[in-house]
Amino acid sequence: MQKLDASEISELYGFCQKLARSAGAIILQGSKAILEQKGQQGSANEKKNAVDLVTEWDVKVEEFVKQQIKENYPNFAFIGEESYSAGDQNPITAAPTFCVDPIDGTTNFVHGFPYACISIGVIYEKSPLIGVVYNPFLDQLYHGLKGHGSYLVSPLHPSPLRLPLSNPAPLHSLSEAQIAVEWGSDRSKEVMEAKARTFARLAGDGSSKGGVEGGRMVHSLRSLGSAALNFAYVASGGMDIYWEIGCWPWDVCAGVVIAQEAGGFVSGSSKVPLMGVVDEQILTGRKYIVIRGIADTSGETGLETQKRLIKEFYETVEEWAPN
Ligand code: LIP
Repeated sequence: MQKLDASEISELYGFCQKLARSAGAIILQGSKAILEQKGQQGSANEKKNAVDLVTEWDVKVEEFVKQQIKENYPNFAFIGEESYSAGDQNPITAAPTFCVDPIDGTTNFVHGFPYACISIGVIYEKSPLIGVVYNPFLDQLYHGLKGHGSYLVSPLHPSPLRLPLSNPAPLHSLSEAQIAVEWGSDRSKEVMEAKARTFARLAGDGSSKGGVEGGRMVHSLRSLGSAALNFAYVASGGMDIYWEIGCWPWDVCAGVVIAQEAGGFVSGSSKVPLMGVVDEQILTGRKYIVIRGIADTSGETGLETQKRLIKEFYETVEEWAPN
């Protein structure tokens, strides 16, 4: 297996950030073209179904990224959303691997909702090492390197701001949380009903007689349409928890590093032991949960609170097999 030393890792980290910005410029160009075409047919094509969208720009951005990687890191493996859809379904091997979603939040991109990004992760020794998530619409670059923290660079914060953006606050119970959930692209009856019951239990008032059974009445649920940015917002501290079934390694790989480096705890399905290590099983498991860093209290460490709240969360939601 190819070993990387500290200076190679640092160079690779810089390369990913530069690459994300260059790809972001193409995403903006694509958005302009799509908005100019609005009202006309054909800006997006369907993949699995009518809500699983891909545009020529997803493909263009991925081709650009792939080419840059080929020129600079010819020995690295590559896993990308559009290459995967086109049949190039590479497994995660021992080789250093780029794991890329060229446009995460394609539905937002198509609709002109400025919550979409490029997500570039690097997997090393089968676990996420580098994460770069760039939203070109807001010019917000989130980046993280395992063991070295994660940061936000934006027009408001031109010198990198360490994440989370403020000292982690306590989070005593699920009811205090703002939680990101997504509608996803599996709209089958079974999944929609399980989601509806889950969302009702998370949001509903279960305190009174005749209330929502098992209702946790969390502060709110948010569905913003990009897994990578959801991870980045959990890392920042603006979102407390993000949970989704059905997304893929390229949606989450970069976000995992950014969140973990900000003190977040990432895990997979309810069956996965709460170790806080994202291995191949979690990365490819298509069930993800992340909770932000939480301050210690007199009775409980932040880590104990994270684990307790994840357990409470899994007692509340229903799980299904990703399609
Ligand atoms: C999207 C995810 C989102 C999920 C969508 C989709 P895409 O990625 O980030 O969280 O709910 O179904 O997978 O397709 O925009 O790259």
